[in-house]
Amino acid sequence: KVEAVIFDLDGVLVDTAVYHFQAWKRLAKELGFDFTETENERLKGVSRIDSLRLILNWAGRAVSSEEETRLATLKNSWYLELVSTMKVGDVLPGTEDLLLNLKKAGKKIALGSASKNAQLILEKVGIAHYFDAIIDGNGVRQSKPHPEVFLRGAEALRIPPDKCVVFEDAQAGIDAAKAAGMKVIAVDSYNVLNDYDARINNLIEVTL
Ligand code: B16
Ligand code: MG
Repeated sequence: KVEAVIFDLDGVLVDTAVYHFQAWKRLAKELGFDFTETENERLKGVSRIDSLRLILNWAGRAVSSEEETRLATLKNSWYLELVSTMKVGDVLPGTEDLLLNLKKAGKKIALGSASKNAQLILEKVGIAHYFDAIIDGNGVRQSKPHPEVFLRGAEALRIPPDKCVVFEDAQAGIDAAKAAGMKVIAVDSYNVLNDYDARINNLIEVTL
């Protein structure tokens, strides 16, 4: 029986992927190159610094670690400008109903996100109060597909991993949840992901 649900943030609860894409594109342009939407798919669920390294690699660029930090900080400042336009209720369809129904059913709820901006975003869109635990990019050492973020979520909730279900929109996240010994539901309207236990198009489709 499922006792806890762990949500990914970007692409599952909120549509911030478009802001990440815009900010990375702006950075790439500033550096004199471009990257495609297909390449952007590979950045989903990947940490900020690892995303930057992938982009630099695609562009065939090598930079110092100081420059890496500067570029990552610059991208984040542009990303935060876009995030600052988000308001209460700016969540993906079905989010509020699902969180409310899970609460009513007595399930524990955690966030398992690679983002260092997770807390800020949850608060901006008005859903932070649903979460019994928030594990994000600030507290995790190993990025998805490593299971750390989800294992820490289960631990914080005091629920064994095999009683947890994860909602994910990225392959790295699905692999992380499986490696944690959890069930995983892919939020995957384009049908491009693999190795999940169930697939949905969006959270509206979920019934307890
Ligand atoms: P930040 P998730 C991930 O969030 C995004 O999918 C990924 O594109 C982003 O690079 C990463 O967070 C880090 O975000 O720059 O805000 O720390 O899908 O794990 O909720
Ligand atoms: Mg995601």
